[in-house]
Amino acid sequence: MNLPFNKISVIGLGYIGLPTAATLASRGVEVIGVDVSPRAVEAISRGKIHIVEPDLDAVVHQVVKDGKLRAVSQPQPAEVFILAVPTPFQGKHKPDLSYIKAAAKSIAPVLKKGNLVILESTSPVGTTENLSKWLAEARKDLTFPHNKGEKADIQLAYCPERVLPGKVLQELVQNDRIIGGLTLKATRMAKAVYQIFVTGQCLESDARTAEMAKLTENSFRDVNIAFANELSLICEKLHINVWELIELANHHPRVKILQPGPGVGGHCIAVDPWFIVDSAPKESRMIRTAREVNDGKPHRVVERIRAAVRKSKRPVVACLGLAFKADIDDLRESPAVDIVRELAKDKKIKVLAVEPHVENLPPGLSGIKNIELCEAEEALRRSSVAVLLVNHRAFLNLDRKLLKGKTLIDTRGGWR
Ligand code: SAJ
Repeated sequence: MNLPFNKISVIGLGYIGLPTAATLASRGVEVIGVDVSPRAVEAISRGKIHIVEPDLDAVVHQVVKDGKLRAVSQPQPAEVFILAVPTPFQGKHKPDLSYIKAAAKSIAPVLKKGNLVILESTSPVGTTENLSKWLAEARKDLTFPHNKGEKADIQLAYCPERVLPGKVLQELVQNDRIIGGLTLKATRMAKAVYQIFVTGQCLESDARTAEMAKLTENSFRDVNIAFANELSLICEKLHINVWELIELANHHPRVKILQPGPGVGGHCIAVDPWFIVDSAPKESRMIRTAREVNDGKPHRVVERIRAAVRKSKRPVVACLGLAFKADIDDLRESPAVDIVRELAKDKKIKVLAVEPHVENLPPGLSGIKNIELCEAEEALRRSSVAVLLVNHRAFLNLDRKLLKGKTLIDTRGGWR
């Protein structure tokens, strides 16, 4: 394959940056991966990975062995820089752009005329233009698109990632990509980068639309999950089985309701809608309400469990699942973890947490005396109330005899 660029640098080697770097390297590009974490740099340099994602270890091992991917802690010159750093909250639901600013500061000294900078981090609308200004402040000798347009020395584009954790390597290649340059030239250059490994379509747009598209996709999902979660609360009050209701309603050819759950976890869907609310607070009424409905769900589940415990013989609760969704081992930003922690604040309750994908309780739960991590069968034997928090395959296939005689709280519809 004739490569349009031979040396690409990826800044931030996390859940998005590392798979992107490894995939580019596997197509023959020389990739310089940069990360501020010495642990990440050291692991990748040995051909190992510091995150969990199916099949990623084999790809990283191969490209490091072939000398196509190098991990370093300081940026070095390259033709293209892809920024894949986190954008968490700061304070109350405001985007924290300090990682992007730090990444800009770190690459500025090595930028050269003709370079392309691509931002992949989920960002509020206008961030790519701000990135152009931050880089310009650091490099007065170079011109940038916010004031020199197509003629600028450095070009910039926004290209959001949209891969699903657990399926990153497939989706990175197969999903369509939105490519939004600050100029048409930047869009075309960035498209050539993604066409090195993407088999889906590379859709041309501008930076602001591309930034908003990423936020829109996750807000769409959040609003739809909120609808399902709100239905679950209404159904509880009206004594209707919400799972049966949704299944029946979904037989309508134009209805496709998502599934209620104990709340929305993960690092994206519960965060990104707030970036829209922050930019247009008066206009984003539904998006804000959806966030509030979903954020309120873990508390409602705890209330239900407490009510069940009050009526039971023994205050022992089996909580099945701690991950943020089914069949993954990621426990960060998980509503199940929040529920277990909140429940254990009542010291009269013994919480038996079950999570087949981990060997120890996560930091937020370890050291709390009335929480114990145990096997599903043991937890069910000892408890009087059993709560399904994550529909891991292992829990759906449990011998139903083990559930007999217990009060069951099924937040995922897996036991119905
Ligand atoms: N959930 C429900 N009910 C559902 C579907 C999901 O309660 O019907 C819950 C899950 O249990 C989980 C949360 O929502 O707690 C989020 O899970 P998810 O599978 O919907 O999404 P993520 O966070 O793993 O990945 C999302 C994806 N976005 C969309 O599907 C629009 C992914 O494509 C994005 O790349 C990713 O966010 C991201 O990085 O932004």
